[in-house]
Amino acid sequence: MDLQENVAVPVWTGADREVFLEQVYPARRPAVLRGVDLGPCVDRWTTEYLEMKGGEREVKVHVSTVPQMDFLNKNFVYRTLPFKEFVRRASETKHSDFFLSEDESYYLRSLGDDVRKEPAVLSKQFPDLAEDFHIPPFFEPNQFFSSVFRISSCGLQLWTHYDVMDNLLAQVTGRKRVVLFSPQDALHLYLNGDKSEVLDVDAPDLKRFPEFVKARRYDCVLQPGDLLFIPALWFHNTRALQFGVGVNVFWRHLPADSYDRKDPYGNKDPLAAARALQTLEKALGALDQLPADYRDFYGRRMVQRITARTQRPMEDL
Ligand SMILES: O=C(O)CCC(=O)C(=O)O
Repeated sequence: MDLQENVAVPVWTGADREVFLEQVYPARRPAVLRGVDLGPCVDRWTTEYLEMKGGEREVKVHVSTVPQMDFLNKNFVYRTLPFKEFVRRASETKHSDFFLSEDESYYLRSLGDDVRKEPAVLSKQFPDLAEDFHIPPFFEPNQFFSSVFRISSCGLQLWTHYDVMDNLLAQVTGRKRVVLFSPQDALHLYLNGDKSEVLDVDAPDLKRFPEFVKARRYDCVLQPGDLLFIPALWFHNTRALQFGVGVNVFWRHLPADSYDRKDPYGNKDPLAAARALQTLEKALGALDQLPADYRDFYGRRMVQRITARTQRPMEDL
């Protein structure tokens, strides 16, 4: 079987709040929004300006000797740098100061002040820079969850993963390729928690991951100033085509009490889903008390019941 044909993510030009809420959002599919006002950041955020405004504040960053970060074999380390030093290094390809190698790659996913408890919020950690970035008014202010810097060396690729909240990824400077997969293709992605074990989405190891051919890939290249709407549960994999600065904004689109309160990253399963998964583990434990032929019989009946009760028909893609 061949890989599925790629689908281009649709590009909407000049979408305002009304167009977003009435035409883009209800489809719950990724969309590139071009020409939305992100504020002065698009013109101002040169490396020199970022170094000056971000200053000495320390940031914890991913550093790896190769641009494709691998969460399975942990081919990266975490290091702490002053923001201005991080920006300088991430924007150059050969470094005179380095941790691992002179061509190492850098990635910042900014964090909250209390890393384990608080989500990242640009206006708290980087107040001077936050003034330049205008969050598009595409959701109600009380739904806001976090705003996260995503700053990458040229070539840096972040593994395929999903988040549980709706997301606007603003690519402020630099071009970035994003590959997405529908939640309906989750079973073809070899999940390990919220991440896919298929690291190389362009040349996947099909001996190890034969089901991956069934996953339909959605592609886009973000230009500076673009926004990408990533609905909750849609898998995404990013590759910086240039040194670039992004900010992503998560918001709670489910009722606030659906989410785990101790989730600074916005990637813990909603409480009801976590409960359902725990209950399933208990049910499987109960089946373990039976001989294999009974487990098989009742297991199949459970699968059928779950399928009938929860699955929506595959949408026409
Ligand atoms: O832009 C990136 O590097 C990653 C973005 C991402 O993972 C997100 O917006 O959730």
